[in-house]
Amino acid sequence: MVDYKVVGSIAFLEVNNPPVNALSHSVRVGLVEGLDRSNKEKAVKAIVIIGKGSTFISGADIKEFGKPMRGPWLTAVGEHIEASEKPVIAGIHGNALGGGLEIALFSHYRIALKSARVGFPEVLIGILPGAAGTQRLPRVTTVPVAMEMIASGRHVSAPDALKYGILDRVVDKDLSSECMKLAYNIIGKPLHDRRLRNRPVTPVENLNAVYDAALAQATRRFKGFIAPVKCLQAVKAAVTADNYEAGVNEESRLFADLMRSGQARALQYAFFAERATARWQLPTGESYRTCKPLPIKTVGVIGAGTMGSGIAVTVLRAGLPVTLVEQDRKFLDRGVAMIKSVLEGSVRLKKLSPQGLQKCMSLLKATVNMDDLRDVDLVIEAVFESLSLKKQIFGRLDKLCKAETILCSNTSSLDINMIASATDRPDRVAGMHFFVPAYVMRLLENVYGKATSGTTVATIMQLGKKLGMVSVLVGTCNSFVANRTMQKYGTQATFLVEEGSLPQEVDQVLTDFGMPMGTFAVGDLSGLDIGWNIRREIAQAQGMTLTFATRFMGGDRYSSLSDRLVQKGRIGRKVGKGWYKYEKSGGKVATPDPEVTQIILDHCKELGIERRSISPQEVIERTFYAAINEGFRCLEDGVAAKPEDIDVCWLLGFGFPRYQGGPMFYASQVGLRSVYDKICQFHERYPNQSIWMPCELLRRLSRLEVTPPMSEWTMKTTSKL
Ligand code: 3H9
Repeated sequence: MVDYKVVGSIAFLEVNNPPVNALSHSVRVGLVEGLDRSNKEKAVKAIVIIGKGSTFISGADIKEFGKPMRGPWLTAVGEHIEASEKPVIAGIHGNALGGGLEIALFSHYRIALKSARVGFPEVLIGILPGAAGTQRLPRVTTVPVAMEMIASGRHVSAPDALKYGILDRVVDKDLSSECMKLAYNIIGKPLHDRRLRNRPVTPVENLNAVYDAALAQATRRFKGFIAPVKCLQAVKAAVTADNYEAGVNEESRLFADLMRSGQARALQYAFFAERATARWQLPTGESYRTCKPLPIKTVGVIGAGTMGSGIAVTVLRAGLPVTLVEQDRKFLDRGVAMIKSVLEGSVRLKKLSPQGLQKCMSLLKATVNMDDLRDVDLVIEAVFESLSLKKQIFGRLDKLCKAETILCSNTSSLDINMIASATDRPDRVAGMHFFVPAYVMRLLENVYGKATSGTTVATIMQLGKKLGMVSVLVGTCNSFVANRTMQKYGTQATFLVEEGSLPQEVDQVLTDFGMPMGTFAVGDLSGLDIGWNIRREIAQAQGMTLTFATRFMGGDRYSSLSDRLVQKGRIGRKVGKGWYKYEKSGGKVATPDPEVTQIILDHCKELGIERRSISPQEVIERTFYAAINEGFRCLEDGVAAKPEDIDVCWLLGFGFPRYQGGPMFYASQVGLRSVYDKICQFHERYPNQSIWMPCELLRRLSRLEVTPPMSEWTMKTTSKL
């Protein structure tokens, strides 16, 4: 995995481990062998370490973590490089990340293409740069820069890295020949000062203040994560330790602590889970391996409300022309104004250039004429949730659009098969469920119906990637996978309030667990009237009228607490009151409201519910285990293909704490047997709640003799399907 060649007097060690040149065992061995060989060969006067393909080295091989480590250890490889008698140059293109940057910092010189990026992203997978990176970076750049880079995981452009002192030279092109030029310049020069272990750490004034500022920034950004704190402690040790070796020892101790932590396991799982979503398969057997996407050059969006305009922004930012259709000119103008304002915001945040804004706006065609969609390659319908309206629109699109056009609905709950039945091209109909706001949220839930073809799926999965989103493929069912599992969690939270908790107490437990907001605060933000309207429709469909005494719907327990709030005009943040009141800071701060407490107490009294004290543990189990049981049902039904897909929905759709991996991963860590047993207990206690009917797949998995680690468990789960 390391190719060796000599050009003139220069030996090139070319790392060849596609796709990202991770530092797998064979690469580490290959680097040591290459160094030994070039140091032995008399004709060789200098050595260049370079990457084959699109990149230098993207870090340690994360797949090796948690398995027995085979030497040489990365630090030993680095020390071998540094000790080389002949000068070693790291020639960087693409990325030098994590262990890749550490290899560069062990080399005596660093040269990079202008387009390259360097960084220490270890913090994002729950660890720290563990091959002396925390000790070497502050020897080439300042301590505040080292702290910020290592605790944020930020990738730094080559010109910035040159400014910081991390690189010695940045070139526009011809990396190999530039490395040769540099090599011939440095042959014979003393190496003592180029060995970073011999260099002092860049002096820093008031280390404690620098550390405190970095810590405050890191904990704000990564609430609940332990790795950023240890990253900062390791960099601080570079200054406070007696010498380089002592600093490295402290780094190793902190690294080992993190490696053993549950957070590192969860974050590394999340890293691979996001990528695993790309490996989809349909019940027909068609898959990402067998199906080719169609080219999408133009997109139509129907509906210029919050959702449609948000989707248009996402598509425009990806450089695709959008035809935005709205019935009413006034709504259309409002949608266009919103698109412009969001893009202007991106310019202010320096995420888009002023020219980029102009280009996006020039790609937008706004129209009240649906016939303008005649030639687009793909349409995303984003009108409000009415099956009859959607069917009408799809029927019209089917007649109007060219035969190849793919028709997608942004529905968050309706049956894709029903929508497709309005067309003569059900194979080209699918769901593309964006989350609000579509231009911020990275999750895209792509939904297939029974007739959706593999080509259509391949196309929308590819489009999601082009839009910079993570696409999860699910089968059609009521509310799909993300909202279907989330609803169970939310419903249990309301039952807990009915049984004895207060909304703020439940929310506190959920945010302590790591959720960005409690479920009641989220409800207030989205508007309680939305759920109320949906519940009324469901009740009507069952021939019922909802009253405050309604305890059951469709045979299942029902809580009318939220309905009471809506009836009192408490429909959420938009009116300043819902589960909380919003008076402070322009109506943005949720404050518990005694009036809500009274409504809850009156509700319970009226219905004869005896309130009891509820522990934080019960809040966690009732809410998350309900979602987990439903997640297993999604796997059992086949609408979700693997636990990773469900976890990614929660990580990217609902802000589930990444350091807990996702609800399905969390269940694997608690132990499936214990989760299953608890669900059975809840089933006994609440026989009238269908959610606690234990899922058979979960039962079977929980009875496996050993609860295996997630990867095996995942394989076992999916192989059962
Ligand atoms: C480290 O270095 C620790 C040291 O300090 C100390 C050790 C002692 N390992 O993301 P992509 C796979 S920790 C194994 O789709 P992109 C990835 O799963 C490491 N596999 O490509 C995917 O596989 P598949 C510090 C890896 O172009 C394929 O490569 N470094 C690794 O969008 C393509 O990946 C990091 O944390 C890896 N390190 O983005 C960098 N990296 O096709 C992590 C990728 O089977 N990597 N794969 O699904 C990244 O951030 C991005 O992959 C990168 C490329 C920016 C490099």
